[in-house]
Amino acid sequence: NKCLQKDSDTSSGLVQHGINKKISLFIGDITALEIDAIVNAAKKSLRGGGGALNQIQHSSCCTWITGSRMMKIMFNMVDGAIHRAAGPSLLEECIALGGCNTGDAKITGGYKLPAKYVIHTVGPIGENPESLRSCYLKSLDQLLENKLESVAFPCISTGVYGYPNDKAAEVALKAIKEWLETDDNISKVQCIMFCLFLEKDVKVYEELMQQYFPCT
Ligand code: AR6
Repeated sequence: NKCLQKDSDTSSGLVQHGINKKISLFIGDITALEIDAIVNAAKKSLRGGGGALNQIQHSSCCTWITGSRMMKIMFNMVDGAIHRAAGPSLLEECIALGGCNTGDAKITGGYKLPAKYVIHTVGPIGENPESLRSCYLKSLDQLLENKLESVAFPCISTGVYGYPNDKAAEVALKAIKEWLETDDNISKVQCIMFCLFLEKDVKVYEELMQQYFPCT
């Protein structure tokens, strides 16, 4: 399909454009993106970068010893990756924000990240389409309020928070499509990117892109 040509990207992934040049799929690490803002799938406390539990998250890998058996679980959390890459000043600013409700979004600087800003949104735990949709829309509100034009979203809630990947992708693409079609929003943004980290999400998004942003 000519509308899904793959272009090389400067960082580790690929950018894949739909017919609407403002929507892209990026496959790789969101912390590598030089963009106005990246979205963080945060927790309500916004304390993604500190505390004992987060020390474990930061190590990306956790080992439990149960009797004689050793279990090793890999964590791939975008919150930890963003705080690691941004450095400790991000956590300081996050703490000063005093938390964030589920479905809402708050903005901070990007510190050591190549992205200028981080928009922290708290996704629902489990399947809740209204709340997940709100994460995308409130993040876009933050983008416009701060006069920013490019943003990358991870697959909010589909990791630790357990939202089924295909259903979450539908909510995300529908929300973005409707938002772009509202008022004059399309003229206010340069690029909205879905940052995909897992192979299963690449499959889901490649299919759904045809449905929500088809070639004309
Ligand atoms: N770049 C892009 N996407 C990533 C990266 C990365 N570097 N690392 C992971 N992902 P999750 P949630 C993907 O669990 O489900 C946090 O610790 C990951 O593969 O990060 O909203 C918070 O503090 C998955 O597809 O977010 C909360 O407590 C997606 O990002 C809780 O976990 C989201 O997975 C939030 O859970």
